[in-house]
Amino acid sequence: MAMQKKKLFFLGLSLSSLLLHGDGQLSANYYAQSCPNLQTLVCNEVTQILAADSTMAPALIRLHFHDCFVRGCDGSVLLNSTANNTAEKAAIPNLTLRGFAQIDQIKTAVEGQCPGVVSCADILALAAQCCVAEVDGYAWDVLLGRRDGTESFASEALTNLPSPFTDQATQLISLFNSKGLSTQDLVVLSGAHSIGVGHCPTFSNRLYNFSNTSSVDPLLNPQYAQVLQGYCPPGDTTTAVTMNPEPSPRFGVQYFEGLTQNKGLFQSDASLLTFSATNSYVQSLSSPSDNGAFLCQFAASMGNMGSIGVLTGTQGEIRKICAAIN
Ligand code: HEM
Ligand SMILES: *[C@@H]1O[C@H](CO)[C@@H](O)[C@H](O)[C@H]1NC(C)=O
Ligand SMILES: *[C@@H]1O[C@H](CO)[C@@H](O)[C@H](O)[C@H]1NC(C)=O
Ligand SMILES: *[C@@H]1O[C@H](CO)[C@@H](O)[C@H](O)[C@H]1NC(C)=O
Ligand SMILES: *[C@@H]1O[C@H](CO)[C@@H](O)[C@H](O)[C@H]1NC(C)=O
Ligand SMILES: CC(=O)N[C@H]1CO[C@H](CO)[C@@H](O)[C@@H]1O
Repeated sequence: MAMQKKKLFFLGLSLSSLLLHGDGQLSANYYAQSCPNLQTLVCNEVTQILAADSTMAPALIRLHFHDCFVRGCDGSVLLNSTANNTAEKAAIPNLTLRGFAQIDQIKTAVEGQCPGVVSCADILALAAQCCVAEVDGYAWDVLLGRRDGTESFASEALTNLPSPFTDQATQLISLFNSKGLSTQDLVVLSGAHSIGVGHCPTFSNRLYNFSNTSSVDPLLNPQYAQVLQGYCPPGDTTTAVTMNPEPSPRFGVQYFEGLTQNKGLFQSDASLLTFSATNSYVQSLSSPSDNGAFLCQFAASMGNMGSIGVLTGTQGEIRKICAAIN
């Protein structure tokens, strides 16, 4: 009797999930029928985009990160402000986001092949993967099936995104935990800071008048601090500095190598060294002669990040244009 009840209960559950067109899960073959060549299509566009401007690789990876941390990976970072709403895009941490036109270019190509079926949130996830594949030849299956949200608020970007001025790894850990990400995810994903740029105001507090006792942040390599002072004279608000001192850093591994030499650019990067749990992950990722182990973990952590707060089934919509709701 009890058994039968249980069975019925499960039958009821699976029926209702069928009716909802999904069970909240993403899957690698989500578009197998509706857009079979999607990953190739997106990566071909990304190849063209990076041929024209290789700095778009970090920009597109960062867009996916900002999308996922604010309201989940729902494409909300792409929405423009409207007459009565200030969107995430307009928030201070988003001042330096780049790649919106490039996402529109990819979306146009995808709509040409598979009209009305692929979300902007999935395009962000795929584009980030294609960028890693271009930069370091590492491809993985991206879990798909996200739907696009219809709301985006500047105020939420301020509270949900980590600040580069965070000097306590425990605060970063708490923020990542609140998104369902682990301490290891925090460290591994920070490896994205091996490529791309930071603008002077995100780290120049470490270079001048840092504290009463030390004008330069003692956690910053002194020689590297001088190099950075050369790029960022006091008051500079516009110069972009490459985050890694190496001329062409290998994705991931050279971030950790630099970090152990106190050459992480932001206070938030440096904080990963001052807490034992994050420090030991950093050490373990800083030495491998090839970065295969890092890339494998990066793919897994990107999968975790890409699953934050996703809309699935009949939730949300498939946006026609990524910058505006339908
Ligand atoms: C751990 C907390 C994090 C903090 C505090 C942080 C902060 C920042 C800041 C301040 C910038 C520089 C923006 C500018 O001035 O142009 C930046 C750039 C970047 N971040 Fe992060 N970030 C974090 C985690 C991540 C994660 C998880 C990813 C991706 C997986 C990521 C990917 C990037 C990339 C690729 C860039 C370079 C963007 C470009 O070149 O345009 N970051 N980050
Ligand atoms: C905000 O503007 C949109 C159109 O841009 C409109 O549909 C919506 O009703 C407006 N909301 C409020 C609260 O005024
Ligand atoms: C630093 O100096 C200021 C002004 O002299 C003082 O108010 C403050 O307490 C000092 N901070 C520390 C940590 O000593
Ligand atoms: C550092 O502090 C001194 C004394 O308060 C001030 O004169 C100087 O302009 C400051 N320098 C920078 C780069 O903020
Ligand atoms: C969104 O904003 C950008 C930059 O202001 C503009 O170029 C684009 O046309 C806008 N898109 C939509 C759909 O409003
Ligand atoms: C890319 C983007 O939309 N940047 C905006 C960030 O916020 C500032 C100030 O609100 C806007 O002027 C930018 O256009």
